[in-house]
Amino acid sequence: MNPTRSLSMEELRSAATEVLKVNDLGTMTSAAPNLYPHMWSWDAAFVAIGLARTSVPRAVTELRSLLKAQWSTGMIPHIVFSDNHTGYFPGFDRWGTAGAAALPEGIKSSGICQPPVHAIALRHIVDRGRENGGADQEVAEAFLAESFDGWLAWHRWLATVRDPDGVGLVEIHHGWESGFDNSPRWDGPYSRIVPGTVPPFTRRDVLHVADASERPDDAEYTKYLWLVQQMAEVRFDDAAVQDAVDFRVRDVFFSAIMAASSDVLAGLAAEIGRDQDAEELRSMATRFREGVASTVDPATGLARDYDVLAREWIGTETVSGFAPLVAGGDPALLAAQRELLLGPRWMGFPGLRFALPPSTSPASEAFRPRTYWRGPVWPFLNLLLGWACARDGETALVDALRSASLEQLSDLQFGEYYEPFTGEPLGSLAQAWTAAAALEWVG
Ligand code: 9WN
Repeated sequence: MNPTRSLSMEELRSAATEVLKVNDLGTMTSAAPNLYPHMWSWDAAFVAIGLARTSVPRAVTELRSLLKAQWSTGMIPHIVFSDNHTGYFPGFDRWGTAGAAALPEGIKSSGICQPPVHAIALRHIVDRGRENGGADQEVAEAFLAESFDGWLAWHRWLATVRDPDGVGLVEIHHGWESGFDNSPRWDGPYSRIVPGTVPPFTRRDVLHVADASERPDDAEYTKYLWLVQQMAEVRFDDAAVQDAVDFRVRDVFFSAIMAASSDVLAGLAAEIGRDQDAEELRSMATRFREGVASTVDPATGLARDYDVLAREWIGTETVSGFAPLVAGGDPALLAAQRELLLGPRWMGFPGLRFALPPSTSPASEAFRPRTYWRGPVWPFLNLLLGWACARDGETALVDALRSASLEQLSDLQFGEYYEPFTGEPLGSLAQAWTAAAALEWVG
C-alpha cells in the first residue's frame, strides 16, 4: 500500500470495478466479501450509484432486488439475506422476522430499516442512462416507471409510521437503523438499556477485522440483540414496536436524507407525470428539512438527535451534526455549517492525513481514531456530502472533498473506514460502497 503514489483515474476505476465484481452475488452485491455477505439497504443505494458508472442495467438490477424485499407496509429492510447462511451474525433465524406478517413471501430479511438514499441512487441511474442513450436510457426509464410506486410507498411509510406527530424527524428503534451503529450519538440511549435474557451468541464480525477493537464490543452487541428480541416479540408489527423497544430516538441524519431524497423523488415523479405525488413528496421534503433545521444547537452550530424516552437532546460532536448540509435549505444555516466543516474541529483539524471529516470530531472527548463510528473517516459519507454540496452549487467544497477522497482511495484497499491521522484502512477491505464512491468520484 502506498497512498501517496500518483495513480491514474483509469487504475482507480478498474480497481473499484473489480471490487464490485468480487462482491457481485448475481442480482445483489454483498456489502463486503467476508464481513457482510448480504445486501444492506443504504449500501445498495451507493453501490447502485457506482454501478451506474459501469453498467446501467446492473445498477437497475441492484435496486430491483432491494425493492423485491420491500415489506407490505412499505418498509425497505436493512438487510436482505443472501444464501450465505453462516457468514454473518445475526442471521435470518436470529432476527425472528419469519413471524412478521409484512415480510414478503420467499424473502429473508431483517426487520428494521436504514436511511432512504434510494431515490438519490435512482436519480443517478436515470441520469447515466440518459447520458449514454440507447438501451441504457430505455432500461433506466422503464425502471423508473416500474419502481416509482415502491419508492413512494417507502417514503410514505417513513413519513407516517416513523413520524406520526409530523415533527419532521424520523424515529429509529435501533442504532443499526441509523447506519451509525455504535456512534457516540447513541451512548446515552444505550446506557439506559438494561437487557433482559439474551440467548448466547457467537459473533462472526470480529473474525474479519485485524483487531476486534475496530468493532463494537460484546456488551454493545448484547444490547443490539436485546432490541431485536423486543421487536421480534411483537412480530415487528409497526403499531406495537414503538411501545415495545427500549430505544427511541429521532435521528437527525436519517431525517436529512429523507428530506433530500424526497425532493429528488419529487423531481422524478414530475418527470413521469405524477404531479400530485410530486407535490406530496415536496411537502415531505419541506417538513423534514424544517425538522432538521429545528434541531441545530445555537451554541455549536451542529444539528442534534433527540432521545424520545429520556426527553433530551443529543449534542455529541459527530459528523451527523452536518445533517442540514445534506437536507439543504436556509442559505445562512448552510453557510455557517460549511464554515464549521472546513474549520479546526473538522476538516481543518491539525494532522489529519486527508482533509476529510472524521465520524466523530477529534476535538471531542468521545473520539476514538480506530473504532468504527467513534472516529474513523467513512468514504461513502464524503460522497453523500459532496453530492449535497454539488446540488447546492458549492463547487469549491465539492472539489475539496473530491480531491481528498481520491487521494485517500488511491491506496486501492477500499477500506470500510479509515484512521483519520494515518490514513490506514480499517474494518473490512474491498468494501462495496467504498468502491462505488471511488467510481462516482472518478466520474
Ligand atoms: C449492521 C454494511 C453495514 C452498514 C452500516 C455499518 C455496518 C452492520 C454491522 O455495516 O452495520 O447493520 O454488522 O456492523 O455500520 O452503516 O450499512 O456495510
